[in-house]
Amino acid sequence: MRKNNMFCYQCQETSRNSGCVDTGVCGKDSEMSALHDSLLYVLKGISVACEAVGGTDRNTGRFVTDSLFATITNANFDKDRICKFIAEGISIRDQLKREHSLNGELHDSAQWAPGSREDYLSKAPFVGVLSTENEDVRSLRELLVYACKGIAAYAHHASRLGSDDGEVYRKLTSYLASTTEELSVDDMIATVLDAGETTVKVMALLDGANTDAYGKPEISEVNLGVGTRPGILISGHDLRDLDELLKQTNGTGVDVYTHCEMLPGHYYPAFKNQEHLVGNYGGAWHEQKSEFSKFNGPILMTTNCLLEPRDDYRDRLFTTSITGFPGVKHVEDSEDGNPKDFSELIEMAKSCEPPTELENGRIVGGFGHHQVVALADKVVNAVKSGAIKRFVVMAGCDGRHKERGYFTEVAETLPNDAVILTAGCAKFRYNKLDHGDIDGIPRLLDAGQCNDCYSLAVIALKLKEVFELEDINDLPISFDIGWFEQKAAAVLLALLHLGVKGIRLGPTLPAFLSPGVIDVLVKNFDIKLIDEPAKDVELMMQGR
Ligand code: FSO
Ligand code: SF4
Repeated sequence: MRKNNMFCYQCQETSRNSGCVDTGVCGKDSEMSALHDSLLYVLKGISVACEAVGGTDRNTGRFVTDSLFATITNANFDKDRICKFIAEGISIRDQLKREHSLNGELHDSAQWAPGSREDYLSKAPFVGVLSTENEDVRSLRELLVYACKGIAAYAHHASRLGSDDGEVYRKLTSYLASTTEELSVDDMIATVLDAGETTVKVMALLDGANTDAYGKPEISEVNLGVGTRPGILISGHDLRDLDELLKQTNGTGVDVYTHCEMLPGHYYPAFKNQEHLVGNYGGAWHEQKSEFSKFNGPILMTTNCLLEPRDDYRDRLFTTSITGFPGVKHVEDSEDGNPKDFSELIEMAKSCEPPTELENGRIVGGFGHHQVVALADKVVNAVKSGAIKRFVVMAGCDGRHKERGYFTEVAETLPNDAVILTAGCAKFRYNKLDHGDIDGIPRLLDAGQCNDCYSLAVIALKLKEVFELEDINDLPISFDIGWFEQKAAAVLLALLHLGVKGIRLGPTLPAFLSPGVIDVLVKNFDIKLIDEPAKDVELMMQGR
């Protein structure tokens, strides 16, 4: 039994880069942490049952993905919602057992009886992270669980657009079930790398779902200033929510602004020319408290990253889907694929002041793989002529650590013949700086959200093909990744699956990687911790 009040080390901001043991740096308290542990255990039980019946049906797959997504850092702080997930999970598992007469010996995770919140809290200490004693086994199991959370997030978005992949659901449950088994370290490493392959698949699935629904992202200018009408701010990653909000606000006199990971909404043909989609407001998620205060109108959080709201905007904040916060209004998911009802936000907006201007000017983005591949000749010529010496992938997440200033410095220090490829909220550290261009190719190419790291992989593979290279590592590309939450763990595994070596990672190495697992990653993939910006820039420009 664990000695701490709680134990969580799933994100980059974990206390002392070791683990949150009293309360989470993110605001998750010990009770919530215990409920997360319980929910995870129930999901493992469902997965064990799925393994026993040899399949994962769509409803079970969707339930598992939504539940996993709800446990991602800064997604849902509502204990009642997590308790509901636990109860529903037990009921789904029991139905599976009944339908398939699974009366044999199943792992303990498939045996929990329905109970009260107190029951789940009392059981949690026996099933949490520290219940696995061997630190390498714990590390590999947790790495796999965090990758599952990332995969689940992307599967959730794809599913919202009608794209479900039964194989992704099947993989998710097989990975979760594997964490209940005594496997060799080699087998666990193989499973973790397999999760990298599934991440590539699910990012491709989401890329297809997004582009089918809203068109192929185009190079677009995005306004950073504000208009004179009241507005609604939409944050998070769910493009369908953006679509439905734009439709419902059209003609109402209420404008829409994107925040953080919703910025790439402006790159899609379906959205970019809508006049009431005025611009992007603010920067990365961790600045939200002051930005939401100044926005003056309603704010819709479609996914993480959500922080405890200040009182001055709490009443203007709305969660939806898997996000939640106690006392904050929640827009319910719709049944049967109908749109959600955003009328309460729209009515509220009408009586609000327009947003207070934070900045002005414009930024350019929309360099998804379709756009960059369309520019392939230009890019290839620039590489051949030596005008472009190197691409540096600086994708991933932003966060609060002051050491993240490293990424701004790298962006500023890279020489003029280096091009930055970015995706995710990491870009807010440097996307408003003037990087100039190389023969008309901007030196900062933003592909979009963190899942659009898929675009960066497609671009790299395309360049490998054009230059007729055997190995992706022979390309003039370096990877300098900022990570924060569990989607980044999945994306990192995706890069490893694609054979990328020499990735720099920061601002810290994940606390959930044990020294033994770090050794394996260093030996096989040459993963490194970021160092001084100038030194890293010099090494990256030398291909090291
Ligand atoms: Fe950022 Fe948050 Fe997109 Fe994450 S807003 S940190 S990796 O949720 O998913 O990049
Ligand atoms: Fe700590 Fe991060 Fe876990 Fe929150 S999600 S409790 S900050 S490790």
